[in-house]
Amino acid sequence: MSNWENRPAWLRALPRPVPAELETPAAVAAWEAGAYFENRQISVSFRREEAMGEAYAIAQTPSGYEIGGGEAGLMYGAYALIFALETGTPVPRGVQKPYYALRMLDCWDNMSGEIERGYAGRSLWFEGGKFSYEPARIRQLGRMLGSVGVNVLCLNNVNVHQPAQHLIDSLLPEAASFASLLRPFGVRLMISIDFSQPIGDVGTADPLDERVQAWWAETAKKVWAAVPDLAGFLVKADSEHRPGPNTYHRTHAEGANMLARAIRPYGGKLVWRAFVYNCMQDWRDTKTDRPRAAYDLYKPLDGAFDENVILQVKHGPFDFQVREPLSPLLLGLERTPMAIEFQLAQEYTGQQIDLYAMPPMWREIFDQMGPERVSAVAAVSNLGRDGCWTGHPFAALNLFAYGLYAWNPQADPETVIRAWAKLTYALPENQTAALTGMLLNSRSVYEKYTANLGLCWMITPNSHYGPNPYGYEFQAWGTYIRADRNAVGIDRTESGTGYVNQYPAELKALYASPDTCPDGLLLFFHRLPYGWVMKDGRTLIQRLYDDHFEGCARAEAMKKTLESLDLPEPDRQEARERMEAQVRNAREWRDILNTFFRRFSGADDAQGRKIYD
Ligand code: GCW
Repeated sequence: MSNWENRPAWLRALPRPVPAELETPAAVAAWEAGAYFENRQISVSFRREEAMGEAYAIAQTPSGYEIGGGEAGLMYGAYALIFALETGTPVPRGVQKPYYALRMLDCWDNMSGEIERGYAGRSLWFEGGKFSYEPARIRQLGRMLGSVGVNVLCLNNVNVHQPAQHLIDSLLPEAASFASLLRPFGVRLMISIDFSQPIGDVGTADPLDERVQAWWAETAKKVWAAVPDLAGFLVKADSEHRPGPNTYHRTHAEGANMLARAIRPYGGKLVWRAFVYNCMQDWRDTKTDRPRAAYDLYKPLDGAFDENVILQVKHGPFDFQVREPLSPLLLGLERTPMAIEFQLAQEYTGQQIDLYAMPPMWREIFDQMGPERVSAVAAVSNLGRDGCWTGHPFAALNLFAYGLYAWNPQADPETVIRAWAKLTYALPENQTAALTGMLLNSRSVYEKYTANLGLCWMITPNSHYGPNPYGYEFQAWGTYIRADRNAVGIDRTESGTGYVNQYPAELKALYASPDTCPDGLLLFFHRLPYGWVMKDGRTLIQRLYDDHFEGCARAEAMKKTLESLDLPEPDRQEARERMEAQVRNAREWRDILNTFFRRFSGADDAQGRKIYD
């Protein structure tokens, strides 16, 4: 068993474990404040105002502070106050309330104990086909989530493998006990369901069949009787070989609404994933363009979903690549509540070995989209049973920051990263600044050595770690770069796949011309010759070389920065080992990609650096 007890992540200031007796967020608030302020000569009082719900307001009193709020609000206020004092930042003034009511963490935990795309060890709550966990550790997890405002945890993988189907029947008592460990921290459970589950009992899962409707209504009744505050069901349907309404020639609105009606009496939300595309594409087929898929499917269904359905859309049109444009669906639907889905698990972004801090990406996304376009947020978890919770101790930053962005999508990346650094480590000021700076730039470093200019998918198939420029070129997943000796990239303009037409006029105009398209997305939208002259005057091939060299050099520089930090053990050792691996990875990316493009283009590097033949 790992020694998680000594690994408080960003809760370093709250070293004492929360007692098992605490049953409500208000009780947690009182206890946390009591423990933290005990020896600080500051008195904290609470004023409960039910109507405030999750909101809180902190007022200064002659001897300390008064926190006003609803049940959960008191707890959020207590953590906010402690964090402000710990980080030396101003105590929030006025009423603070979360921007999104649903702030979900989707866990891809299988009941075998494996986590799909998990990089932090095995599941914290499943093992060997059963629930298996340390209650104290789950309580500590609830505390971590509550401290940053995450309020829904989806327990199981969206790919529902057996025996996870039983989470909504024979395993309900266990699910209920598990829920009770998180409830004191304002965290409610959600369950991923298998659309085809009624087949076993009624022989079909056709959403328009009354027996299927009755089956789900009956099931929902039992589920909510066991876990009355369950947040809802999450569904991956007709996606990557999962069952769905298409089998019965029904639309996704018919499928989702049928489920939504079954759970509506209990206030449940039906979260339906929009990650649907043809995963059996013939690579010879250049007409089908995977990024188009979700918009083509869901735009005609806009307005056809019941009010308790939420369409959960990945932030980009592909799949959590290093850089993608915003999914056009997020800008295109007008009458369908949506959740934006992020992936804290660094599947394509370094696998919690290479550093990739996400706040700068979220800032860009929310700025471009406008946070009001969606009504909820979800993120795929990066947690696991490793001592430090997230594989790399610094990867906890993404979980911490996700909570803060879900609460306030206008948050400033540097402020958030700095707060995490200060809460996690007691470093001298110059080292906090160095750590913050390194993390703030980590995304751009990773992007430069792996996937500059919008060229994604050059990765090792299946594992998704490490360079393999033609790895996905002849596969069925719709993931091509189409590099040849003349050009590279995909034309997604009107003369190509027409994907660009899915954007509102302004963005369409921006992306449609290679002269205005941002460099980071250039080869995502355009197919260009190696001699193409970029905005900065360099040729395309030279930019490919330069970025790979630069990204790798910056990774090497990060290693030096890391070595200058007085981190506590075992974080220091873990971070250093992972940094060694990152630098090795960066060198592989640099040399393999440069060689690959030189073999096609025949172009020499203008600076005469080493490129292998
Ligand atoms: O990125 C892909 C992953 C799959 C995942 C899928 C999804 C859970 O490689 O492992 O399945 O996305 O989001 O459903």
